Amino acid sequence: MDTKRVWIPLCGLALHCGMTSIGMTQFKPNYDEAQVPHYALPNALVGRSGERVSTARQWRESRRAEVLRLFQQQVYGRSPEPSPAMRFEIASRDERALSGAAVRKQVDVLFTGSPDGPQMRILIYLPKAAKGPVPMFLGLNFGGNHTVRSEPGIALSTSWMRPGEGVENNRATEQTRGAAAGRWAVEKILERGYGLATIYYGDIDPDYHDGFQDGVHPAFYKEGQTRPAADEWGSIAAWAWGLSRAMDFFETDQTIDHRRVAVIGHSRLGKTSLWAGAQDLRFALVISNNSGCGGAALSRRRFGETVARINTSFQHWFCGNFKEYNDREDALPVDQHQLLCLIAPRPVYVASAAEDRWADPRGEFLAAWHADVVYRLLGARGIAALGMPPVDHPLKTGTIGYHIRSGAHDVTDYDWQQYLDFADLHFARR
Ligand code: GTR
Repeated sequence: MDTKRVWIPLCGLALHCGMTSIGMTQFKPNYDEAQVPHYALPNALVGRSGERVSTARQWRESRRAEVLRLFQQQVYGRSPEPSPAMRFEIASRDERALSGAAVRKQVDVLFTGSPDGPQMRILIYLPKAAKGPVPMFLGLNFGGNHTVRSEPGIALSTSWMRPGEGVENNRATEQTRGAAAGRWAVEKILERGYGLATIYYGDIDPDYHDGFQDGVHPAFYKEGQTRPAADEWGSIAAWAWGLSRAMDFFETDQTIDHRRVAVIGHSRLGKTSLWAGAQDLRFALVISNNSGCGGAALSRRRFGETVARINTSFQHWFCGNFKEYNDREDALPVDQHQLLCLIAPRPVYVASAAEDRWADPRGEFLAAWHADVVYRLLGARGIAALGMPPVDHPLKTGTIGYHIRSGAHDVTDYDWQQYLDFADLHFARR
C-alpha cells in the first residue's frame, strides 16, 4: 500500500493515511533511515570555482551572492523588482479590536498602483498598550485573513480558494470565519508586546497550476511574454515577493518597528518564509514551521517527499529549472542548508513535528546543523547543540533555533511559545 498525503486546504493541515496514489505514478516515500542514500552536501564554504571561503568578508562579498543566484536560477526563480507605481491604501482601522486589546488595520497593497490590478490585503493587529513602534510577526495564511480571527470587521477574502469545507465555487464563505484561529496565537503574541500581520497567500498567486495566467505574474511579464522563463519566479517566489511588499509597507508605517520583523510560515508557506528571509535582508528573524522538501529539509536525503514528487504534485511552486533535478538530487548545485546560510547571521528557527515524516524532521535538523559553519564564520552563535535534540526539547538559545515537537504537521501554541521566546532573545525584549 502506498502512502499518500491528503491536504485539507483551508488550513494547510496535512495528514498521512494509507491510500493508493491517485492521478500520478506510484510513489513510495522512503521512511527508513537505513535506506537514505549516501550523499555529499555541497560545501557552503567552497565556491563553484573551488575557492575556499575562510573570512566573513569573502562570504559577504562573493560566496553569498553565488549561492543566492543558484537558488534563484535553479530552485525558486528570479523575482522582479516591485513596480514604482505600487500604492498602499488603508482600508480600515479599528482602535478597539479584540475587546479593546488591539488596534486592527487592513491595508491594501496595489502592486501596480491600479485598483484593477493584482493586490493583496494585509491584516494587522497591534497591541493597544504599545508605547512605540511594534516588533512584528509576519506570515501568510492558507484560508483568508478572516480565518485567523472571527471578528466580523475582517473582510471575507474574495480571492480564489482551493476547495474545502466552507469554500463554494472556489470562494470562501462566512462559514470559514475564524476557522484557522487555532494556528495563530494572536492574544499571546499581543500580550508579549508583538504585532501580527498576515496576508492570504492566494491574493498574491492562487495556489493551482494555470500556467501563471492569474495572480501577480502576468503584471510583470515583458512584452510578448506569456509565462515565466525557466529561471523566473514560480508561486513560492511570488508569495515570498508578496512578503517583501508587506515589508515595503511596514517601512512607511510609524507604528511598526520594521527593523524587528520576524517572517514566519508553515509548510509550503514555511518554504516561502525561508525564501523571503534569504533574499530580503530586511527580515530580522526567520521561522520555518514544518517546511519540509524545498524548505528546510535536505533534498539529497530523499526521505519522505522528494524533488520529483513535489515537482509533480505542485508544478507551479518552483521555477522550471528545478524540474531538471527530479530524481537527480545529487546534481543540484545547492542543498537546503545553504538556504539557511543565506539568512546568516540573522536568527533563524527551524521546527519539525515528530509525526510529520513526509517533511523529514531529521533532514530539517541537519540543514540547520550544516548551516552552522556560516553563522560561526560571521561571528554568530549558530546552533546550541551537539546533535539532534529529543522530541519536545527546544534549542532556542543559539542563533539557529530548532525543535521537534510531538504530534502532527501543524502550527500549535507550543510552536508559538518557542518562537516568542526566540524573538524575545534576539529582539532583546527580556
Ligand atoms: C503537501 C506538500 C508539502 C507541504 C504541504 C503543505 O501536500 O507535499 O510540501 O508543503 O503540502 O503546504 O501543507
